[in-house]
Amino acid sequence: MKLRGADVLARTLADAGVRNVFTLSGNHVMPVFDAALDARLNLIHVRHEAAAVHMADAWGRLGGGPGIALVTGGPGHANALGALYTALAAESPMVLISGHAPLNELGKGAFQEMPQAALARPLTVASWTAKSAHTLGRDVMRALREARQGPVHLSVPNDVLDALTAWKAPRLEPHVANMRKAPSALGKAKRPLVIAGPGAMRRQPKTEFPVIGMESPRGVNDPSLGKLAQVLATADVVLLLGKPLDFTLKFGKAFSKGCRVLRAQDPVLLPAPSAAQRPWLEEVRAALAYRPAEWKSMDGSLHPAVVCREVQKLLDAPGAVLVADGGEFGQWAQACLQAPRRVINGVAGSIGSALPFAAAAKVRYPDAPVVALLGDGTLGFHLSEIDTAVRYGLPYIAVVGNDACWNAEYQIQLRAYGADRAHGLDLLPTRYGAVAAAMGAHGEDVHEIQELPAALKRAAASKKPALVNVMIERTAAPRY
Ligand SMILES: Cc1ncc(C[n+]2csc(CCOP(=O)(O)OP(=O)(O)O)c2C)c(N)n1
Ligand SMILES: [Mg+2]
Repeated sequence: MKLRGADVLARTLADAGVRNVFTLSGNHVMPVFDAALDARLNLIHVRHEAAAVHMADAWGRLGGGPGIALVTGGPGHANALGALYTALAAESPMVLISGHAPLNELGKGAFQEMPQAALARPLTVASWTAKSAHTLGRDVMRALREARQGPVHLSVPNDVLDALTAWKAPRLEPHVANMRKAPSALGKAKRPLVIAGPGAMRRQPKTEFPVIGMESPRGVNDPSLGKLAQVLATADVVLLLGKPLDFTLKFGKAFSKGCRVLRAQDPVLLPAPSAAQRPWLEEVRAALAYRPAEWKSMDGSLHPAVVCREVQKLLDAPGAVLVADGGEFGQWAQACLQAPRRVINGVAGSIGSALPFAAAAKVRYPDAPVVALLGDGTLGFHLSEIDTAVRYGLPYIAVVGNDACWNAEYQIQLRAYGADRAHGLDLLPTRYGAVAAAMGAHGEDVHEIQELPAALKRAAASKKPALVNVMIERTAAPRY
């Protein structure tokens, strides 16, 4: 049977179990839109290419197999690149497929010609351009395979998509994770700890031995890790699981001088903790759970901790997904809120991904509550994605902490240069709830804490994508 390259691409994805493709259309990828019909791929068409990458990233992190983003060549590809950085730092299993100028026009000034694979290379674990329709199925299989380690990019020239080729379904090789024993020093240590990178954290099976994930740009000082930094400084053996000794671990200074640092690729078989190790591991758990007592007693204000206490009620549901994004408000959300599943902007420290993340989480888990928390500055990056959520019926709840400010940077000015030199970081107290309502979502604008419980209830009952804009107090992120 002869098929177009585009059909080979779409069928190979479908045969590998892909159902959803997060995309933004363009001349170069219209053959794939056409092929998606016969391959029964569901296209979720977004409003900016970076949103498609963020959605594929969240899909991958939520364990649905590699997330797939499909964008057009040249400017579409360039728009997608920034979002790859977030996926790379999160070691997210995803593939960016970009249309590309035809091979037979390269070097002649083709429409939207760009060295796409080279541009994506530093932002991916592998990046290349397909050479023919005949080998395209193998390219797609390789991309899906390599995506286990992080984002992969494949550029597909337009003439490759249109060329006819004989097609044979490629064989799928099952992936078997190779579990080795953890280094024996871990079992013999007095105060051992295991620290994992974001990918290792997802792949490591849960056991009694606590595995601490580093997935924040604040590293060991991530407020969602409580007082970890203090106990970490007293550990005698630390196993780094798929995790470099980078800035998140202060390049090693997070540990004491005498601490032995071991490394392993994930996943590993961790020993059951010995009786002698148990009190120490309890100490670690208590440090991780530490939150200042006054957060519970604060009342009557729109302080982020008070807002989060109300939002927590939405997350106390089986399978609920917490999405937390940037700014000081995002740090509060990560410190205060617990949920069975969590997707955060991550080690990249890049803000803006919350609404695409929430939309993808809702595609992945249609029956679970999905709650995204983000600052008002952060909201602006992908505000138009509310439209995508409305069109595809993705009823997440976004809670915007609106302090009419790029507060994280304002706090830097206060600390580094003084209040009299703080400038340039104000935003407007915009009624984003009304904006969301005008876009067809459910919108709420909350000015008093007393209004918040009913506003959240109405948002959850609306069965629409909802945005609850809360005029919070401008507060620095938690530090302890
Ligand atoms: C892509 C990107 N651009 C800029 C920054 C720098 N940055 C980090 S937090 C922040 C302010 C965010 O403001 P907002 O979302 O309103 O949250 P707030 O700090 O006010 O709570 C900025 C500009 C970043 N981390 N990522
Ligand atoms: Mg703000």
